[in-house]
Amino acid sequence: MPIPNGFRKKEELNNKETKYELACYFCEKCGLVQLTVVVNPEIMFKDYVYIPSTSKVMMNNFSSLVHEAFIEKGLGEKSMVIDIGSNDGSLLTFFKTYDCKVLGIDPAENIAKLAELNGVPTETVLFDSSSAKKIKKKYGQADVITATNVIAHIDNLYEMFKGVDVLLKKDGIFITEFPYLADLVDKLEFDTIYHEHLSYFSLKAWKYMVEKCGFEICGLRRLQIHGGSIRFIHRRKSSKRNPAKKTIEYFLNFEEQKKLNKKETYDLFSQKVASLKNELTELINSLKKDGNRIIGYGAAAKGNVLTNFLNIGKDKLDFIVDSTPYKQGLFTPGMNIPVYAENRLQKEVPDYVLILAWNFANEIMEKQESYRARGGRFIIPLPEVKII
Ligand code: JHZ
Repeated sequence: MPIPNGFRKKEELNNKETKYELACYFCEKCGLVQLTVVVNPEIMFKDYVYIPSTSKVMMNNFSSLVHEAFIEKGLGEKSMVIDIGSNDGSLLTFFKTYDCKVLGIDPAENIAKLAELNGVPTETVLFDSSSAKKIKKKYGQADVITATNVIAHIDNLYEMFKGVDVLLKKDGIFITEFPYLADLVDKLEFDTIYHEHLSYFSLKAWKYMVEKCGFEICGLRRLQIHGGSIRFIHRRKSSKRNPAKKTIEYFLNFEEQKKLNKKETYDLFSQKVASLKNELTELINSLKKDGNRIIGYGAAAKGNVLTNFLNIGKDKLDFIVDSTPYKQGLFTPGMNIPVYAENRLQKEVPDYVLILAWNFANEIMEKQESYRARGGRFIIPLPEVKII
């Protein structure tokens, strides 16, 4: 597979594209699922196209995280909040409404500029213990450190925790969220497996890691975002009673029952993905045979995995619409499908829209209610192929 956010300009289309292995290992000891190959992060993240702020659902999720931090820690003008993988500064903007001092850390130079424009100071570096030390010198330590949808991007998690240890005040909290392995497996979310995501965590694997690094989970909850995620609150390990003890036990038991820590679960997963692939391929082929026009919605990284895996090219999808200005005018990696602004859907009224950003299917269908009212149909690819 090419890297999933490796969109290309028209003049680059004849250049050879680098492809990298995309496969997972499963650790029978700690339950971690991880990629076999690590692509250099500089290649993937320096000039980045993904921003979270195009989705209302994402913004609501950020708002709920900040509220949770407020309840856990209390926030005010004396609080310092640091966000790892701060992207366009959206999450920190919500912390600013509580008058907190904020700092973003993100290696994407193009997107950090956007954050600065949003009033969020940003250090453009990859996060590790040595960048953490420099940041501590310049800005001091944080009461709250956040890291949403970025932990899976980091290869050396021990280094990451060392960095958090450097930057976090003694009684500070570290909040993170990422897609939950139980949802990935349950809902056949194979397309969220790609080079940016090096690890896929169960609670069991995450807890093992957290405790090895001198921290403990003191809060957790499941979220609907991104097809099912999990949010953790951590503090340094202490002898104080852990308020999350019961919830942790409950989830460990849930994972046991789901056989999330057994290899057979992943064999079955791969078989189910293969049949989903057949079903969706057959549907698209038969719709095309009947002369239908199909377009894609959401040039998501996961969409690029899906189209490459199913070999869905321009002969099947005329184009993809996407709300991200940085993606519009470019072509998708591997399949070279053009990406346009969302209003192109209303102009061209295709027969079917394949929702590649299926995690935002409801938000997208609500937004495009008038297309539906004109007889337009949406295809949702997973967990089972559905036409709406
Ligand atoms: P979306 C990204 O994955 C990359 P992707 C990253 N590695 C990660 O971890 C996950 O997020 C969490 C568009 N859209 O968020 C915007 C519309 O066009 O599922 C996005 O391009 N109209 C950081 O790329 C895409 O869909 C809309 O109304 O798989 C969604 O991408 C909405 C709501 C979205 O992430």
